Amino acid sequence: MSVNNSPRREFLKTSVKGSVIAGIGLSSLGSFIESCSPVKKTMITSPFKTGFDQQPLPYAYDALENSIDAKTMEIHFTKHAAAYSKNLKEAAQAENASTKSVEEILMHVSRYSAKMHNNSGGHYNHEMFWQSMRPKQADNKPGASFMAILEKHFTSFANFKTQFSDAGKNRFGSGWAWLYLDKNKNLKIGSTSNQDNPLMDTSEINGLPVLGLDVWEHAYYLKYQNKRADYIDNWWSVVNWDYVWEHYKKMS
Ligand code: MN3
Repeated sequence: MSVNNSPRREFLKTSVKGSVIAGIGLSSLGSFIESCSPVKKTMITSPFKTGFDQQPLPYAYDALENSIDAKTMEIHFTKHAAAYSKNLKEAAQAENASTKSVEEILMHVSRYSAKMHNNSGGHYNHEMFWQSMRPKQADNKPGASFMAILEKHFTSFANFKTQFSDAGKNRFGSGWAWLYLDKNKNLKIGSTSNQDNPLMDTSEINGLPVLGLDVWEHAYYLKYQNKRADYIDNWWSVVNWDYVWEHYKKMS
């Protein structure tokens, strides 16, 4: 009998796989989602579109100037993000997932190919990112209700911004900074590499994304070159707190 076909070998493979899945929190997130139907419903009925197509950008390419230049917005939306949508559709077709929501794929992304993994994350993250921004406003900050929640979790709004900014600044290479709701409904800050996000069953942080910031160089290089910290500092003036609040309320 070959070693690879032995029952013991199969047992070990299964056991190791099981322990790894438990270790990254799939079972806890899964049971959290299952035990909390409003959360599951929100993922389907969220104002954030969960289909595979790109939704129209809710403002002009030059609407975020001073924070993000028009050329970056145009290339980012029409080339980078468009490619994630296109490739996600191809992967979903090939892997019999065309009728699923992006969230369903993300929560079980370990079952799929690398192409599905990268592009489901890329599409989801960018669709949320576009909605999470708006033209610059003076003294841009959350309304009183969400401000109180942020202050409760992070002591102060300034402290929240510092922690979130640091998550983006300290992410080595390409990735995202996140504000997310963990399984105990606490707001947490973290970051992921590449196009990963907290919904993925493979992610080191698990929960429901509330606000994400793209820190790939393609998001800022034309205007800021190597100065990622300046991009992050300027990004705060275009965060759409009304969208973030509505998004949060439907998940919490
Ligand atoms: Mn991007």
